[in-house]
Amino acid sequence: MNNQAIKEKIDDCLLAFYSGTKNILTESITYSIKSGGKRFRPLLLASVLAGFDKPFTEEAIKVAAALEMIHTSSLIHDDLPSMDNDDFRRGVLTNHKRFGEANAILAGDALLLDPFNLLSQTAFSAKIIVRLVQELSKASGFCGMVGGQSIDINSENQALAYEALRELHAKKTGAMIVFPFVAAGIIAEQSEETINQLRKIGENIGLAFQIHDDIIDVTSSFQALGKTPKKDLAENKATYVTLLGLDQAKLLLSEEIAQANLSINQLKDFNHRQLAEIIEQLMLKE
Ligand code: GRG
Repeated sequence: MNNQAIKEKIDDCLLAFYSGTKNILTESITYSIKSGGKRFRPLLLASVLAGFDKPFTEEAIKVAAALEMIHTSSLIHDDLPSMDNDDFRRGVLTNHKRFGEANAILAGDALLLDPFNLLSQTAFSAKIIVRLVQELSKASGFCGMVGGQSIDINSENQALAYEALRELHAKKTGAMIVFPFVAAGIIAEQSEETINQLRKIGENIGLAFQIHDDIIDVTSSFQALGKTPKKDLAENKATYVTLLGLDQAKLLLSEEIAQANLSINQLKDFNHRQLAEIIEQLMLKE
């Protein structure tokens, strides 16, 4: 299945989940779903499965869609006035600008909780479902994304040391990127040793993703980003670029990608072609 087909499958699954009812809640949820996004995390899950020669079945699609629901929820909440206070996301008005703050909070709440309903509907064994639920909850809750966001908002105007910045981003952004690697390993019924290797690769890619995001935030336009550029700089937030400078940040990005590729090549019976293609999206075009 090519990347466009994978994205369409994810969109279909997400929209089907919310198709039964038409009201302000489903309108605001589907507004954010339809506003696009790269679907980077589902593409990672599909490409790791492909590496193990496993198809992106309807069941695997539900797992990837559940992940994308939580990701979308986090973007809606991240844009709220009490968080990043953004007017634009993915080139269109943010959810709260379009539907009001209360509706946006509820859309984010639903997109955070519905994934566990979707996961429970998959035809995987109970053992696999429980593991997926545990990993997704850990990646998104206080051990992961929410925990990272809390460190982030409480450390504005503070000079974070490199290790502290790394921990912040491993939680806030990294954990949700580790999940598709681990989930694919679980679905493909790989050994614990292989799942641990996948987790480490996910950690490198998660970090690379954040460094890439910090770099393009200062080097790209509103049109390219779909949101206001240089906002972290204006708000005096610690980023890889503010901490290390642009050149060192670029170097660190290429090191993280190289480390991930090295580890991918060490995976047994794994065809890396499709995954390498997704990872390539993080390389800077210059
Ligand atoms: C309610 C689940 C929930 C979370 C609340 C607001 C918050 C806690 C966490 C914020 C997490 C966050 C927004 C991290 C930034 C991650 C990041 C760089 C997102 C951009 O991801 P892309 O580039 O976006 O994949 P697209 O638009 O392509 O989907």
